Amino acid sequence: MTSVLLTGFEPFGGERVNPSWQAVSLLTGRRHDTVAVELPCVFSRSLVTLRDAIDEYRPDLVICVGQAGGRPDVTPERVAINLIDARIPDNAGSQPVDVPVIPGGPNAYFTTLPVKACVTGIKDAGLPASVSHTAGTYVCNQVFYGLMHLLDNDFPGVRGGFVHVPYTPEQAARTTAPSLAVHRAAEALEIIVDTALSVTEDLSTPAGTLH
Ligand code: PCA
Repeated sequence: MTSVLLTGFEPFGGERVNPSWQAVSLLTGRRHDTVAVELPCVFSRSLVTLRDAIDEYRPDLVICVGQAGGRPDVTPERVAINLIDARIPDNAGSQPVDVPVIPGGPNAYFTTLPVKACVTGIKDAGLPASVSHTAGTYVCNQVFYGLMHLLDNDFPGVRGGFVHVPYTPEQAARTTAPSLAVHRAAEALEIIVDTALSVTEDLSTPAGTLH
């Protein structure tokens, strides 16, 4: 049977929850072809945990998920860059600035998820989504880049990518930021899983941005 590894992150930056882990847990709890692993928001440990999970589960598809507080919609990421520039310390107190994720690695990797088909499917279900062209320069981009590097080198044929989800309403209540309920984020993730398992060639509709 096809197997799907989904990862979410532990809370970081003073938050008590991380909607990425909440949504991933909800989805994997009801789908038997999926497993969930929680990644530490720690530069020195996130990729070790991810590699161990891939070695253990040998998935056909890997989707890593993170929180993007302030974004209004679910955003499948298109590009991972070989750069860490941490705006805040990670959960171990480390704040690397201007270092590569993988020394000597290519400058960037593209996702191998059909991100446009995913966004279309999510929007058709009445949920907000758009293609993102930057996963930032913090732990999420590190995990996305590290995932694509690992799959490219050691697991050819395994598809993978990264998705950011907004704050939950509970988190957003303390700010003016937009939010999405965890069960709706989980629905969007399920559409991404199903689309990635069924669509081999992405749509060619425009999904770019002007700036
Ligand atoms: N979001 C952060 C790291 C962990 C998470 O959930 C990011 O976007 O880099």
